[in-house]
Amino acid sequence: MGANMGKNTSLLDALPSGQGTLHVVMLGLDSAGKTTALYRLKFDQYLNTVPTIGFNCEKVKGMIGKAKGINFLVWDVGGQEKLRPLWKSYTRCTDGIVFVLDSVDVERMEEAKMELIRTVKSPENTGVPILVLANKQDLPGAREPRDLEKLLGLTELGGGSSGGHLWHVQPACAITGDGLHEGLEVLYEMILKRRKLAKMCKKKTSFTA
Ligand code: G3D
Ligand code: MG
Repeated sequence: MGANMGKNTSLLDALPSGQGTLHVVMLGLDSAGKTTALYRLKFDQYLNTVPTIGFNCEKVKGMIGKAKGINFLVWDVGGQEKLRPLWKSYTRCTDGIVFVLDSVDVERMEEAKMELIRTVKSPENTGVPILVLANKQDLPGAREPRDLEKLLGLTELGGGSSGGHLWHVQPACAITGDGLHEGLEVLYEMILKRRKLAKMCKKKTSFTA
């Protein structure tokens, strides 16, 4: 599966069907569980993956809360070091970013932090909400969201979902699907919040101009 999954999907099929489709890019180190999460969201079942060389792209429908019925076009981009420079081309004009993290891999936490902060601070991602999917919570030794917020330096970005750069850490298990739709719902809410703030700013500027 994985890299070959998109083969049956025509490019046209992958394009947004309506104006309401939101674009979401999944990033994260290789082996964090991005492809597993994508296909769990898409087919509601576990699919065996192979390392993603290019990207996978699927339409996913929100299932719960405010995100119920909302269409997301989710791009899952290869996370190997040599592929990371390509992330920029996918995040351009995206509505939201899902950063998938292996919550057990303490050895590569610093590397994940570096990539996450680089993504958040990149000028073209200014203000784009970030959902950190704290994946592999089923494994012993998985770090809790609160620990991860500190380990990843998220707390330095501003007041989490209450202010500054919008971000949220969602515990998840891509194999069982636990936490995935909950995460998508929070991401959707952050996207709405960002749009609302942008509208308010626009109104304020035109008022003072
Ligand atoms: P990637 O797309 O981020 O590179 P993959 O990662 O989705 O290919 O997953 C990498 C490995 O992690 C896979 O195992 C996959 O089954 C496993 N994995 C993904 N999510 C979880 C999870 O929530 N819990 C556990 N325990 N494992 C997970 P293999 O063995 O195929 O390499
Ligand atoms: Mg992959």
